[in-house]
Amino acid sequence: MRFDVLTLFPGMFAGPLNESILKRAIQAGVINVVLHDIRAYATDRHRTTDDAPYGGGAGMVMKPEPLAACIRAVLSMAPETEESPKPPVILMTPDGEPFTQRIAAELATYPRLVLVCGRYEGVDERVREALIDREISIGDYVLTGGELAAMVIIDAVARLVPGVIDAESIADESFSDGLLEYPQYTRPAVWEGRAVPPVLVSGHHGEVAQWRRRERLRRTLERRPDLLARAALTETDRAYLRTLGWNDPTVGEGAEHSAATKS
Ligand code: 6GU
Repeated sequence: MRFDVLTLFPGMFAGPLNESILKRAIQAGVINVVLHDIRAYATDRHRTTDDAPYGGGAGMVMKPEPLAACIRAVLSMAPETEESPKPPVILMTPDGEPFTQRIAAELATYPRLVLVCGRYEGVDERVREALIDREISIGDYVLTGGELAAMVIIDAVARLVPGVIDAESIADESFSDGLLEYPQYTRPAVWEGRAVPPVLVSGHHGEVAQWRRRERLRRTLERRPDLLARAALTETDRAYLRTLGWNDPTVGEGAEHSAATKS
């Protein structure tokens, strides 16, 4: 899979792409990240890429011409074929669609993505209209630019590309079924007076599986109860959650009643 990244700060990407799993995936040729310096497409003597906003106000806005020239040049670099049609051009912006594991999985189905890093004050709206297919935000906070967001997206998408990490860790993990993860332990069996939960060293695989499922349900209820509404829950899961004081939304009248009468 190929990621084209359009940025004013290509140097920011060196760290994350040159360590650990992403480094290995790039070396193996499973993923390819091509950085494009938007400034190289500015044509004036000072290579200007931003300007003051029409109407006044703080900050600077990315000028349309260099950014549009860069996007068009990148799209022309790999010819469109039946197998690789025009890749989606995605703008990193805090007013975009909130990034989720579901979107990561959807993006991982493309052979190529074009990620445009905007500066936080914004990109001329006409470029968005003319050339951007989709806008993504990585959360409700403001970054100085889209670069860190693009790295987050590359990381989350790349690890879903077959061959980057083993398939088992993906199937098993948080969010794939809408629940948080169970707690993990490794040796030593007792560390600073804290023992590993006995069930994990019992050798009873069925009991380990039940304990882990229940820990996932308990943690999700405690930390992210909002996730339970969309999680894939069995009747056994629901029964366990009710023992923890969960209001099962599928139990109409009884829900309020069980909460009201809980001691
Ligand atoms: Cl994609 N860009 C910026 N500048 N800030 C953000 C963001 C993106 N996502 C959350 N905050």
